[in-house]
Amino acid sequence: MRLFIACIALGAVAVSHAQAISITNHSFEDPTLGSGSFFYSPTQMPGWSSTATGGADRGIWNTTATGKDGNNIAFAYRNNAFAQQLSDVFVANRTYTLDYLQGRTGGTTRGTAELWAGGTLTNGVVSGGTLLASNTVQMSSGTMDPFSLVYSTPGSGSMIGQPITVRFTGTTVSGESYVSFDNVRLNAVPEPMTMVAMGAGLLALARRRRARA
Ligand SMILES: [Ca+2]
Repeated sequence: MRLFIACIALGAVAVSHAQAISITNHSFEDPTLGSGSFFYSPTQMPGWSSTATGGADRGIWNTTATGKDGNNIAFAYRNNAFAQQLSDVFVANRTYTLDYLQGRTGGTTRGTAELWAGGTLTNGVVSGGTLLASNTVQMSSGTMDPFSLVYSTPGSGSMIGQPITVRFTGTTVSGESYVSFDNVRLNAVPEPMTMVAMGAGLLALARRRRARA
């Protein structure tokens, strides 16, 4: 019975330790746009650093795309990119899951999601950082579909303590069209071995309390 209760407690610890990491303007609802309107002025996309600063090569669009989150999506043409360096840093023994929606604005295209550690982010490009994981998907439907990029940090390494950057780029293939992204979310969950260690710690604490009583 006690083991059963301990298992329930361990499960509760695991669930409560799933950490949502804050991403500014994660669904591209800033700025507010009228139906069908675009934002691609020389001004940077709110909250995001991007490559193109004067043209229609990346931006935010109040589209009618099926499956979008809220009103707006972000778009990128060819190898234009947008990225955000977060205030959170990579922690050891965590599984990071980047969830996002991806679609297309017409024709064939593909887009890439990336997770970077450290470096300096300027105009959508990370310099001096380490690319930890990436996911390239070719789109065959006009809907905004869910995708995930997963990366687990080891117990030690150069990425631990480095700022997290999430980055999205358009296709690099000539002749392909715009790609769309939306509803970007990042979560961190302790690795199972970390959770077991935490559970062992809780059991030891419970035993110590019982011994004192
Ligand atoms: Ca949105």
